Amino acid sequence: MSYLNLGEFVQQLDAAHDLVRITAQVDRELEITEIADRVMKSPGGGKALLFENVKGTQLPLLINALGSEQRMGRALGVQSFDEIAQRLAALLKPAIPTGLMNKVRRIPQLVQLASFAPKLVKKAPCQQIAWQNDQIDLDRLPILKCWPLDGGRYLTLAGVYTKHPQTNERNVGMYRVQQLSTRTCAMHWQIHHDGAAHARAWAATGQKMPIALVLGGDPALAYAASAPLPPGMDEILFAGFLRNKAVELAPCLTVPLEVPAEAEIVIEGYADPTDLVEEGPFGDHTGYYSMPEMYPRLEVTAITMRAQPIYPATIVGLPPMEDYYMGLATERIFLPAVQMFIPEVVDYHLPPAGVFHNFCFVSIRKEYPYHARKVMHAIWGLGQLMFSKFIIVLDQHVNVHDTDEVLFHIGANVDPRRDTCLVDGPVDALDHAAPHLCAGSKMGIDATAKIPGEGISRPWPPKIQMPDHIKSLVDQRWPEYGID
Ligand SMILES: Cc1cc2nc3c(=O)[nH]c(=O)nc-3n(C[C@H](O)[C@H](O)[C@H](O)COP(=O)(O)O)c2cc1C
Ligand SMILES: [Mn+2]
Repeated sequence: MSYLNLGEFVQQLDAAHDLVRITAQVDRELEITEIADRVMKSPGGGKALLFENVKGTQLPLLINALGSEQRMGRALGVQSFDEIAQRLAALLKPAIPTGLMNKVRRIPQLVQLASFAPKLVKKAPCQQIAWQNDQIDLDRLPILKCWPLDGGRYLTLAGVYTKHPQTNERNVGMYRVQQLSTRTCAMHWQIHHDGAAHARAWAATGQKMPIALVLGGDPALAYAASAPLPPGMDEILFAGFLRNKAVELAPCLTVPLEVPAEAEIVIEGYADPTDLVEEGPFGDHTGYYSMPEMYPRLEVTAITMRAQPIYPATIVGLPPMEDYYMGLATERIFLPAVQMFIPEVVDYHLPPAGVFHNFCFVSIRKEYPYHARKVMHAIWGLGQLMFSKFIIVLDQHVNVHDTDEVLFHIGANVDPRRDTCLVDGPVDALDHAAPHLCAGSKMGIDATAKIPGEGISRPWPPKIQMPDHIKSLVDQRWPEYGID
């Protein structure tokens, strides 16, 4: 299942009565945020919103399009994220095919993967309109000022397209972009992310870095830009895998980059990665403002768009917001990848109150002393899970999606001195509680039942459980008791 473009997705949401069109005139400064925040915090995440009359611009603004489990699934063409997880697991399966038949069986899978590689096309609907030179004017886009203390207006749902100057590998990251003037922006790729690595590589060449900011296209593209792929893995190939169909790319007009031909709006430009400007403050997904830091300035060289573009946006703030559902998709889709590196992991969950990086609940099949600690350290070494500030390790029977059950086992099974460990390391760039920017401490909590070798001097008591035969007896006889 794939969508040709964002307009097609909007039509589908409309047909499913999962979108509200708002014709009343609204202000892009704060008013849209307050409306969207109320909707995003309604049970299940509310409906998608299409603001058709945004004061001061001609373009409609789409928000909360991915802001429910069902809509995020619909965007990726699945009922359940597990369907994608299973497809990914089949690809990752390291089983080197032995025997000719197994080899042959694997061929279609690999051929299929090759068919997901992006295709270059000439016709680019995203270039039906092109503003260059004096026509460039970011004020004509409905870019939001989200929160009162924000340093300005921000693009919030753009894919940032860059290439590595030596390897030519593409990266697409979802990084917010601050509008500084009618034709300049500030970038915000955090130090640990691939866009920042590209910027460091460009800085070493002394050349300006070409950048394209892409809004719209199949919603799988926006999701792929947010997904924690390993450096060097092409987000556009991943989007092709997600939608089961290659993404069509077209060359930009003023920068040597390719962008999805079916995008709504593309902002092209160059940044001197050593010419830094103050970016921020910005009301962030941590529920706090992230304070100003220095980031490269983007000089816009062209703005291209469809004849009738839709401007996609989101807001972040106190959870839960739309981005929670993007994160949930990632959590489910990448479970097999986590299990490939840490096979004893049964399940994991990043609860919404933890804004992705503050809490990681993980259940394991425990087999030896200090096994929980091995898992903590493996998670702190695994991609963006390295940011997990508190890792809570639980036995396999614990449902990590039930926070009360997790709290129960922390309370019941943990001796705080014996069962916690503190480490120093890199922390999320947005963690304002850390003593230094991007550097601080993290805590592991071993909430599993302890076994010999883990510092216990008394036998661990059995957990209370009723045998099945008594349970079924009571099930059977329940009406007899006359309780309900
Ligand atoms: C709505 C939203 C906004 C985000 N904003 C930023 C941002 O401003 N800077 C950043 O470095 N990461 C941001 N992220 C997280 C990155 O998109 C995410 O970590 C992604 O995996 C980075 O891709 P990369 O590994 O190619 O760098 C944001 C994610 C979402 C969903
Ligand atoms: Mn990447």
